[in-house]
Amino acid sequence: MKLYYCPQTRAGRPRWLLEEIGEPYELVRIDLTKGEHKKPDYLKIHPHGAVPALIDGDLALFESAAICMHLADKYPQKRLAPEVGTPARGLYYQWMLYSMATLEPPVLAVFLNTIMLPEAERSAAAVEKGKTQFADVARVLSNALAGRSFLLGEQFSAADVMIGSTLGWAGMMGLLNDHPALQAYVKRLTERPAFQRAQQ
Ligand SMILES: N[C@@H](CCC(=O)N[C@@H](CS)C(=O)NCC(=O)O)C(=O)O
Repeated sequence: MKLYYCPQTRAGRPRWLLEEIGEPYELVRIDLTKGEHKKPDYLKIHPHGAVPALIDGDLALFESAAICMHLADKYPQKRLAPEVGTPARGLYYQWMLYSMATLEPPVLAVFLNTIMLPEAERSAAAVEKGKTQFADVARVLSNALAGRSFLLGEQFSAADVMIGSTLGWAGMMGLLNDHPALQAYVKRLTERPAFQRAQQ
């Protein structure tokens, strides 16, 4: 397997999961600052020219959540996704989709409008709206984590990789300041040896 990766991007999600899995993989570093992600050969792998992308045999896969779901299913013995058809699997789907559809948009809105966009293009209203939406998401996630170590209970899963990495991103922008349960969750996750290895 080959993971196309750049540090400090959404490619950190499948890289962390690959480290949790512990099977061999090749890391192909893509330098976004040099435009390597827009070169014709890479566009054959990721048609939007973004990271991450995974090559697994004949399969070329993009979208961080899809890559994580594929990897978790490929190695069932690692118990990173509950068995298909169980209630836990339903909750797992819920949190995987929630990470992309509900958690990421407000975090991205705050990031774009405070850090990423040129100052003239930033919108204070978009920041406020993102913060309000994030507070609602933080309430839901804090309740979901009450009395448990991970989203599915005591069993760590790929859902923690997806939700935890985006909460880590939110934390860097101060969005977790009023949410101690989420801060503790992110700390628990980032202390994992596999997470630490994925930062190297
Ligand atoms: N929804 C995609 C987003 C991928 C994405 O936008 N990646 C960013 C880095 S975090 C990227 O490669 N941006 C460069 C570009 O789109 O030109 C995923 O989760 O994989």
